[in-house]
Amino acid sequence: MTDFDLYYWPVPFRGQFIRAILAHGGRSWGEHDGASIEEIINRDVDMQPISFMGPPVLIDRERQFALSQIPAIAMYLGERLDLIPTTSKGRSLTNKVDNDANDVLDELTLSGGRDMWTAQKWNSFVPRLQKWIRIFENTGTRNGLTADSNFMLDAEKLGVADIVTTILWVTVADRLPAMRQIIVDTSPTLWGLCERVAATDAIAALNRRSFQDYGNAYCGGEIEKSLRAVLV
Ligand SMILES: N[C@@H](CCC(=O)N[C@@H](CS)C(=O)NCC(=O)O)C(=O)O
Repeated sequence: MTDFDLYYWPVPFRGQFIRAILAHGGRSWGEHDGASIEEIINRDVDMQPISFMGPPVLIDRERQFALSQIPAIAMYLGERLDLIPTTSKGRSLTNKVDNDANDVLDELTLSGGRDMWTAQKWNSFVPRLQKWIRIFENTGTRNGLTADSNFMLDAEKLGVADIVTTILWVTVADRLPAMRQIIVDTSPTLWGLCERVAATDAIAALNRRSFQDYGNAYCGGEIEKSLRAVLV
């Protein structure tokens, strides 16, 4: 029996944040096929493990506790696995980083594919994307991050803020090379952190396994096709 149970589509995207925190924390988790995920999405809210609209949903088996919404799950796991700072400033900044990352995912996918990318829309989005990259960089550098040392939040050890930041940028960069170029060119400092965190044993193993399990998929669906079409 695994420690946790994760409901998320068989692609990296949002689920990868949770997988990476669990992997770094040395915890096991089980996953579900698309039919089971659709089944719990479509249940009446009072029959869901936690009332929710869209996955991921994480179930902590030992504590019999279920949770949805990326920033909430990331904070829960951060506390549960001792991966967030103990100060209120550090905890709030972790929460800010988690929410920033979730906003970037919404923007990259035009709110989950409500609209599709065109070259014109992408070109006008690029300066905003670069600003997001600088926002992550600046959050780190205000707390001592440099290209080759330290972490996002002045912490002595790698935590949720570093994992979420790394998964956000490395996952898309590994699957969409044009994105890697934008990130590296905009912030060598941020990319330095991402490379260091991505090279740690558990996260490197997860990344390898994700390519085996999901191929080159990023977020899936028509929105991934439209993103790939503008990123040539
Ligand atoms: N705000 C939620 C967003 C959840 C979400 O949009 N999930 C997507 C997959 S990334 C989904 O399948 N949504 C189905 C739906 O909203 O009907 C979170 O942060 O977890």
